[in-house]
Amino acid sequence: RMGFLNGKKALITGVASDRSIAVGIAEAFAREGAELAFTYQGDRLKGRVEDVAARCNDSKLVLPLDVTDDAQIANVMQEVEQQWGGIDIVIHAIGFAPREQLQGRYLDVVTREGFAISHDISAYSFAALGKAARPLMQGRNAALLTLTYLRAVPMYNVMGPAKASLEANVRFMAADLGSEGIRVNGISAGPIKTLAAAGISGFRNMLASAATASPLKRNVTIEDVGNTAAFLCSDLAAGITGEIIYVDAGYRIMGMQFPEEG
Ligand code: NAD
Ligand code: 0WE
Repeated sequence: RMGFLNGKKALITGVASDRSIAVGIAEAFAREGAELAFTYQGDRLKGRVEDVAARCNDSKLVLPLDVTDDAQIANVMQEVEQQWGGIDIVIHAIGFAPREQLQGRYLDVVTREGFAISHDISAYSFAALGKAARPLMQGRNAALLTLTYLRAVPMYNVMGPAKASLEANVRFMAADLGSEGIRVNGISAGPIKTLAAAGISGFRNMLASAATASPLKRNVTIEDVGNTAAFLCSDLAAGITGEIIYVDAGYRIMGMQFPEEG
């Protein structure tokens, strides 16, 4: 089978359920011929990630990774080096803020600790993965990709500044790694009902209003994001780095609602 990711070895973080954006990415990568390794955050998620891995080219490399632990980051890279000898693609699909940060008004709920945790897990971890993967990515047109969401949306709160930091990280890492032939990009996805969205009060309404206000009149899927990720991490996107690509059904281009047609 020929695919545009044939022969590429990709490390995929951020699988927590069948609905995870990382699963849409893994499925598109598998379809295009990539070899996959997965990470899971804590033993609770191990079985679920193993199931996803089995469905995606029968991947056998499934490793624990909590990005707050430098030793686990080092261990993942060591295992990957042992199994593969190098790595072509790293997918960072990780974001977290303490639950109480995601309700109410930003300045009412933000704390020094909530800010620090959100930035550590959602933004610093991308640099940490880049730093650790860098030696394994030499001489192979490698690519790093992260997932962002940068809008002033009620209750997104400290995740907004954390994603701003993540996007600046994309540019800084791209500038730093470009001379080694390593590309770094981000996908800014429209809202999708994943675990990270479950329990956010009013998320259903956010989905509906994003669809209504978008040119395509729909929400995006993990398949939409997966296909764009596959392109961005492939040699088809060899000229793109430091960029944030919006996979949002066009939502962000709109300035005002148009009169209904028909
Ligand atoms: P998800 O809940 O399926 O995935 C979030 C992942 O983050 C989980 O797999 C979780 O295990 C992982 N994670 C959290 N803390 C971690 C830690 N300390 N170490 C390792 N992993 C950790 O939700 P998702 O929507 O697929 O989220 C993936 C990415 O997409 C996130 O960065 C999120 O901000 C971003 N995003 C989501 C949406 C959306 O509407 N769902 C929109 C745009 C961007
Ligand atoms: O990036 C996200 C979600 C990020 C997220 C979700 C959670 C829920 C569970 C970060 N941390 C946590 N912490 C938890 O304890 N999205 C883009 C989806 C999302 O989340 C929102 C949104 C949207 C959109 C939260 C409030 C408002 C809108």
